[in-house]
Amino acid sequence: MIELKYGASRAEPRHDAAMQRFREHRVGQFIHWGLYSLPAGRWEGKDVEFAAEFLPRVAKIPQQRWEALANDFTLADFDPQRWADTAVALGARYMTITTKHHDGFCLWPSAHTDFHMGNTPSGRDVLAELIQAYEARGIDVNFYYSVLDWRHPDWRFRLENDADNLAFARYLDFAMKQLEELAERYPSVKGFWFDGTWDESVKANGWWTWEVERMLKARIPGVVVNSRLRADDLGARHVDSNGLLMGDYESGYERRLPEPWDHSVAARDWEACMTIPQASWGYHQGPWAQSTLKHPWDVVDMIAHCTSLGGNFLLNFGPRGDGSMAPAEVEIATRVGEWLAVNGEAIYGCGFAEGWDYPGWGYFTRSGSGEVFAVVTRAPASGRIRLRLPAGLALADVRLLGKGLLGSGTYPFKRLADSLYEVEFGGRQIEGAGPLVFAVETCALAGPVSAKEPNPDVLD
Ligand code: FHN
Repeated sequence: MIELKYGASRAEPRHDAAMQRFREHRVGQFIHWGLYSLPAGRWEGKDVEFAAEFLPRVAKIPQQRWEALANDFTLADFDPQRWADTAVALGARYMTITTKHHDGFCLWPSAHTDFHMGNTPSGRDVLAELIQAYEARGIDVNFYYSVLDWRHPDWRFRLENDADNLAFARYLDFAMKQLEELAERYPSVKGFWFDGTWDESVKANGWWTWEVERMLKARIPGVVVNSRLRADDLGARHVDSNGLLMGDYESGYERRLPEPWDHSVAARDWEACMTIPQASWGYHQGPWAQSTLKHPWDVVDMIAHCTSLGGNFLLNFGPRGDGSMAPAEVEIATRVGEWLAVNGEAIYGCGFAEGWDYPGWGYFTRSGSGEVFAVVTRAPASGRIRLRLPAGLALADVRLLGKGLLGSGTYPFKRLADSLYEVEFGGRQIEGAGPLVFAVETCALAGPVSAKEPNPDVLD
């Protein structure tokens, strides 16, 4: 073991009530909203085919012109209740919002900069309004904070000399003060989600990331912090130089998920975040983004995929510059939420089903009370799936959640070999209902299948 001052604070996952609550949420709503939502990927009449929040860098927009966008941030159509409605429609149990993204613009009236929402025409405290609207619906609010700051004069990507060291020390002090301010102004926030921590300058200051985690935890009991904040004494990120996770959950899965058969992932808490278009977090109005929106059943597949490995799924929304939600995103949220309203038993509070191998046609999940679910996201055209149970178990019952072509309730199945069963679900599912979910009940295996019965694995 390497002696570390700023490495992981524990070797095992957290099991307190706040962490358990975060873990059981499974579905969250990510929100990227800022000045970049106004041009929405288009500058001087041209679509810039890159993530909308990177527009000032990619289109090389002069700083003054970028900052002038604050005058147009009038929030003409911003209603926090409608945002919260979208989260409810999605079935999200928590929401994570960009308080400050890489361009440095703050959604709260920070005392440490003048580049903030308080200095826009409405002057509204949108974070306070959103917290109120979401919490009234029982949805937790978390804050995203970008440590990387393209605007701040003391930000440095690298530390090459004493002047850089001094400037960056001032920057870290500024960021710490902003984080203290957020914790003080909005004490009911449940978690902090850090980003923009990959540069050499941050990696050389692992102590600061450790201090931030400590400060937030001292001020907000139970607060949950992502691993992306952290670097250790030697600059290792997420996981310290001894292989232990820093922060409370692994947050490196961005626009990608772990391999569904990689059960080692389930040993830690983790969260994956995902865009609705292929590659933009902020709202991008061009066809480059709008023609790549995910299908609701792709989203359901990803939610089940994450749950099956004990992870949360954070689906990103990019509200528009006027404060309205993009209708196509609301539509997707609604379809996913309708599916969760029927099948959420297999998702919320569920996790890795030890002993159940990745089946190919979807995922197995297991509830806290031990019930196993088969989420069939890639239904075979045959209308049959094979269930391979952990050794020593027999199938007692297969119950469909919601409605399928054969109706709801118990479904027919037959035993093909020891612990291998086939379930008939009737071919194509009901139009619009999305992936089928079966609750799978097992009992101890009584005896081997007769030697005369064919083994379909061999016949295939
Ligand atoms: O550059 C950002 C990006 O804009 C977005 O905020 C995502 C969300 O995970 N994080 C960064 C890239 O890692």
